[in-house]
Amino acid sequence: MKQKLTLLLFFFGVLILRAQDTKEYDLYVRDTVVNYTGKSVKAIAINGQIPAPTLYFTEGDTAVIRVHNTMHHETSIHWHGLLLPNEQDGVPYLTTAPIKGMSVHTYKFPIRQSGTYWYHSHTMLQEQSGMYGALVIHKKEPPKLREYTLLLSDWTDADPHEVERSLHKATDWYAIKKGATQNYAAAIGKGHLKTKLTNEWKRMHAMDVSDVYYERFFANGKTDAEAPQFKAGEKVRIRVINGSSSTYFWLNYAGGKIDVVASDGQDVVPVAVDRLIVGASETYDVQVTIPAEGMAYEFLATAEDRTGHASLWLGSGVKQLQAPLPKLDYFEGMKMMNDMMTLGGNMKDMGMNMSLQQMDMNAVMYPEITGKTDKSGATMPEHQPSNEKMEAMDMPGMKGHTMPTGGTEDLVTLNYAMLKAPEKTVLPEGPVRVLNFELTGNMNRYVWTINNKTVSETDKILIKKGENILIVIYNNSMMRHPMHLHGHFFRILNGQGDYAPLKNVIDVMPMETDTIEFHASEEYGDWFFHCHILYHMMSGMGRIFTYENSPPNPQIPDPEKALKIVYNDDRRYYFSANIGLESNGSDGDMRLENTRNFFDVEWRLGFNDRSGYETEAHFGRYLDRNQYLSAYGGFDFRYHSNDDPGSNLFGQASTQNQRAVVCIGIIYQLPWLVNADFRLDHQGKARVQFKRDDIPVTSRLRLWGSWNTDFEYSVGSRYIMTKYWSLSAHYDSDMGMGGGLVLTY
Ligand SMILES: [Cu+2]
Repeated sequence: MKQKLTLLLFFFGVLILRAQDTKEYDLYVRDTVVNYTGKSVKAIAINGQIPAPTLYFTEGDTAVIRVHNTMHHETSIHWHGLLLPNEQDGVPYLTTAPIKGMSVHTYKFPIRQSGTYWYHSHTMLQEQSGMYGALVIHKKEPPKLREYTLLLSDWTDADPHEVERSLHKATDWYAIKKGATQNYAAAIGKGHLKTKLTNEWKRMHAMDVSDVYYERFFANGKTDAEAPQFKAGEKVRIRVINGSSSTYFWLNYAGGKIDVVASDGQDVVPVAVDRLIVGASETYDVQVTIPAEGMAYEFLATAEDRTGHASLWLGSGVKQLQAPLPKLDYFEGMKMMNDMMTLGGNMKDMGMNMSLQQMDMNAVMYPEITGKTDKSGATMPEHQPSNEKMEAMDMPGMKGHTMPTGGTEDLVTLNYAMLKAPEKTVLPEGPVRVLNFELTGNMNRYVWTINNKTVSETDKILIKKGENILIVIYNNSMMRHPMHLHGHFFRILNGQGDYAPLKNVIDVMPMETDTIEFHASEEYGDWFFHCHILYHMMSGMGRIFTYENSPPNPQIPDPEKALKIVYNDDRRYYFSANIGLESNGSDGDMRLENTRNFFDVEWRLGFNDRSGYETEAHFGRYLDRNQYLSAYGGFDFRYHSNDDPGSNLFGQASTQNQRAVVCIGIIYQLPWLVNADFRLDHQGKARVQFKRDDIPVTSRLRLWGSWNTDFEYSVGSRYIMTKYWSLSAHYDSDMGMGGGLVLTY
C-alpha cells in the first residue's frame, strides 16, 4: 500500500513537473512569394509556411515564443482567445511594442486554459497576406480521440491594401468577378425589376453577404487537405479554426452528422447538427465518424458567398463527395433587404425576436432551403426543405416572407441558442455596467462603426476590476459582424441560464440583438473589442476597454504618441480617380476621402475653345449618420467661347461661359441614388444639379446622367473591361459627342 502511494506520488510529481514545462518556439517571419493561381505574388510566411506552424501547449505550461522579424517592416503577433497579461496580447502600440524590422521580440506567458485557438498579425493587413497559424492547448489528461487541426482561410492575389482601397471606392469589380452585380438586365430576366427599383429607391447598391472576391479558399493552406490516417468506424475530433480575413464558412460532412463539442476553445455540451457556419475568427471543435472502409469522406467548407470552397478528406480510398451548396439567389436576398430597410437607411429593429443566429435572414437566398431550383444547373442537394417553417410571424416588414428556421427537422443548422456550457458559467458577484452597442456602417463608402463612431472618434471605455460588463449589441447594418473581445471570455446570454456558453467571438447577424456579459477579471491594461472582419476593423469598427488606474506599460513608453498610431488606422485617406480620354476631350475626377472628409477635383477639358474647359475643386465633410448629406466649399473655374447662354432656371444671368468663383454647397443623396447638389457662389449665383452614376444595366455596362439649372446636361455609358479600364461613350451639352477610354483607379 505504502509502495503504491509512493509510486502514485512519484507519478503525480512527474505530472506536475511535466505540467509546468516551459514550451519554447521560434517563429521566423519572412517576406515571401507564393504562386497559388499561376501568378506569383507577395505574401508573408512564418517558418517558411502559410499557414504558420501549429503551436501546441498543455494547460499549465509556460509559453516562450521568440518572434524573429526578418522583414524590413514592422509586425506583431496576437494570441487570439488567450488569457494573458496585457503586454503579451500583441496589439502593436496598444498593448505591446511593435516588432520592428530585423528584430526579435520574446513573448512569455503562462497557459491558463485549454482548447482551440489561433494567432495572427495585428499589424495593418498582414493577416490577409498569410500571417496566421493554429494554437492548440491540450488538457492535462491525454485526449480520448485522435485529432486533426483544420485552419480555414481566404486568399486573394491582389495586394490587400488595394483590396481595402477598392472597398472604400465602392467599385463593382469584385461583384463582377463573383457574378453578383444584380444588374437591371438580370433583374428583369428573373422577374425582379420591382425588387431592383425598390432597392435603389432605398439607396442601396447590390447586396451581398461578403465584400471581397477571393481566388482561393484554403484548408491548411490547400484547396484539398487529406487525412488518410483515420480508419473506418473511428471518431475524430476536428479543431476547426476560421483564420480568414473576411470569409464565413459553411461546414458540411459527407459522412453524416457533425457533433459540436467546443467553440472558441471552450467545451460545450455536445450537439449533433447537419451543418454550421463558422464566422471569421471563430473556432469550433467538432467530432465526426468515418462510416466505412475504403472511402475518403469530404468535410466541406464553403465560403458563405458560395464562390468557392476548401475540403478536408477524412479516411483513404474512393472520394465520397458532399453535395455542393448551390449559388445564392441574390434577388430574393435583395427583396428581403428591401422589406427590412427603412427609407431612412435603418434596419428594422426586431428586438429580441431576432438573436443568436436562430433566424437566418440570408436563408431566403439558399436554394437548398427554399427548394427553388438553381438556374446555374447545379444539382439540388438531397435535403428537401421541411414544411416546418416559421410563418411570416407578427414581425413588421416580414409579411409575405416564409422564413426557414435555422434548423428544420431534416436539416439541423447550429445556432448560438444550442450552445450550452457543461458547467455553470455564472459571473462572480460584482457591480453591473450596461453598455449598448449599435453596429453601424455605410456600405457604399465602406465606413464601419459602433454607435456611428470609429475607434479614433471615441474615448477608451473605462472599466474597473471586479465589475461585470453587460453589452447589448444590435446590428443595424446589412452585414454580419464577428465581434471579438481580447483577453476575456464573455457569456452569450442565450437562454441556457447558468450554463450560458463562453466565447470570445460573437457573430451578430443583420437586425439581430444579442446580449453578452463578461467579468472584468484582469488587473490592468487596454483590451480591444472589435469586428474581426479585417477590413471592418481597419475602418474603425471597435472600442478599447481600459482598466482604471492601470500602471504604465513598459512596452509602450510614449502612450500618447502610440495611441495616435492606433487611431491612424481608421483616419487614413483613400485615393480614387476616374480619368476619361475621349474623342472630344478629357473629363474626370480625383478624390481623397476618409471616414468623414473628402477632397475632390473635377475637370472637363475640351479639345477646342468652343467645348471650353472647366475645373472645380472642393473640400467637404459628411454630416449625417447615414452619410447621405455632405457640405463643401471650393472653387469653380471655367471658360467657353459659346454664344450668349442667356439666363439660368432662376432667371439669373448665366455664367456658364466664364466663371471664376468661390462657392459653397451641400450634396444630398436622394432615393434612387441620385445626388442633388445645391450651391451658391460668391457672386450670389445659385445652381442645383442632379446626378446619377453607375446604373448597372448589365453585369459590365453602366449608365449615368446629370442635369443642372444652368441647363447643362450630360449622359454617358461605360463598359467595364478590366478592373481599371472601361470603354466609354457620352454626350455633353458643352463638349458634344465623344467616345474613348476611362481609367478607373
Ligand atoms: Cu464587421
